Amino acid sequence: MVYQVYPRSYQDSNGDGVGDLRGLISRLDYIKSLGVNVIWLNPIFGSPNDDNGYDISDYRAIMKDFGTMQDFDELLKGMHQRGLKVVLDLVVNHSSDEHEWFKQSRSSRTNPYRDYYHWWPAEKGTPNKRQSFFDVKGDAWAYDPTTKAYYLHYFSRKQPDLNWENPKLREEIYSMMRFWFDKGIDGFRMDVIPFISKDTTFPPLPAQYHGDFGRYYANGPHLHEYLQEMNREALSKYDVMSVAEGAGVTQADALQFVDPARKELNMLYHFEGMGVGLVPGNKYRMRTPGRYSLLDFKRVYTKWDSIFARTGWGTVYLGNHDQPRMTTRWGDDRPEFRAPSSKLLTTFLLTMRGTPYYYGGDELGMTNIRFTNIKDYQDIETRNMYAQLKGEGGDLTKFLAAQQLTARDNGRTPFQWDATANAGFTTGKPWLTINPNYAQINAAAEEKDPNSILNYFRKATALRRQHKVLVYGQYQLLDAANPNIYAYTRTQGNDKVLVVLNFTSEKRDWALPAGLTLGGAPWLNNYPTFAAGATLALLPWQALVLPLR
Ligand code: ISL
Repeated sequence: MVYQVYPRSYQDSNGDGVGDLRGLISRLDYIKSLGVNVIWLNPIFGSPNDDNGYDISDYRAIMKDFGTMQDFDELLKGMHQRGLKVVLDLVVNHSSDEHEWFKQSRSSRTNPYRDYYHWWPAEKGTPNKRQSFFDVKGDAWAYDPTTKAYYLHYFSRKQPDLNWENPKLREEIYSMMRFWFDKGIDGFRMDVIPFISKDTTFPPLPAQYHGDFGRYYANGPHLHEYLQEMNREALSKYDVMSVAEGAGVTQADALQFVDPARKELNMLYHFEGMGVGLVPGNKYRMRTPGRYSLLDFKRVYTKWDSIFARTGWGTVYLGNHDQPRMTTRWGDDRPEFRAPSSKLLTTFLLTMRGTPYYYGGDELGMTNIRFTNIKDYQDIETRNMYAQLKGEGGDLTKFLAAQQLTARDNGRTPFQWDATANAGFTTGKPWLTINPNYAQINAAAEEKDPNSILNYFRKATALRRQHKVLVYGQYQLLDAANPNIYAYTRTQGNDKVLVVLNFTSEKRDWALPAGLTLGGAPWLNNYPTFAAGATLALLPWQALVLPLR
């Protein structure tokens, strides 16, 4: 079970309003108490923070805002002493434009670092269009007057793409990975790793990828050669885990990354689940009106489970630092439904096959902050999408309304520790506004309440540790056509359990399918009561994990 910590928002120790490593060290006992065993930290490396650390200017140093290498060593030791594994973020599709490599590269066409990046000389004409995720104009090519050439940046202008065709660059990356492994870290989460290989003739975007350029970016010609090389040169030399951020990866491609026989990576997390309920192909991440379809949701997770049924290993997540809060997005964050729905989502995450990636703060049932003003947003994605839309004369009111549900900053507001000033996160001015609901929703209050969302999460992690059937058992979807209930069984040898999730804010009856016989009291129930019978009378957002005979 992986628990994701967004260090910027976890705990500030020095009053500058930004979370840091010493803050995190002070919270290790809390993390240990959750019952998880792997901690993934978002980037903690030297960075000017154009994209909160996803723009790295020094891969072997700690971000000044976060502390020092000594702090990191202490953190790693503290985690290991508690039996927690540490996974860092590997961001190597691009660096910062403030990285020494890029400073050299842009200085002249003959500089030894020139080929560390992708340059298109202006005398060859304007390069073929590539879409950028974060550029104000949407253009992934930026003109640099010093050498009269364009450089490629799939993300912001301050995130130039590294040239993986260059063996020297690749060796730099592997050597940097070994540096961190030698320090004792336990693995990497690999940022947009499917994008690293490019056809450097940069042909026009093939028609099949129009409107879906992420798919094109994920299908570079040498991608799997590079991943196999990375495995040989770095990963295979250590006892570590690797997980790809599977941007642009489809069900058809997935096993190419994680089939153990191919010796590439261990896991991948897909984006299809996150796409449920979004307007397809909409670059502003607009959401479809009303609720998402549970039928689509079930279809996606069932299909992805089947991909890894014979080989490879799956993952499951409902939120992270690029997504809104799971309770707002997939549950119902109105006061009366917030607790049951977030407990239900926790139940889902911890009873599916594959490794759960659980986003810090979700164990409290934190919710979207729903900013009303563009000035409240700190995220480059939202700010630049707004500027781009404004330039196009688009509907900004509609955009801001959609961002209240989808913007990344919703998932980045500081962790709510207690009801004191600034939620106990900082004594200074927080870098991003703290959700005012911290007075009610906070860890200290939930510690005291045996029925809190936090304590439910602990029960769920303990249950998963105790019953291997929840980890490895075969998954079988039941009642596939039911638009309100998600039910499935997990089976391993003689162990069989039934998971029933009422994904609605109403009471629902659900008839136990023929052939299933309950085998005792629920292992997990997000309400105090449960009446066994041929029909289960489910309360709003009720979640049940029931042993079967
Ligand atoms: O490609 C996408 C969808 O198919 C995008 O959503 C993209 O994958 C996503 O924005 C990538 O996210 C990661 O890399 C970004 C960084 O801003 C995010 O925080 C990180 O998770 C650039 O490094």
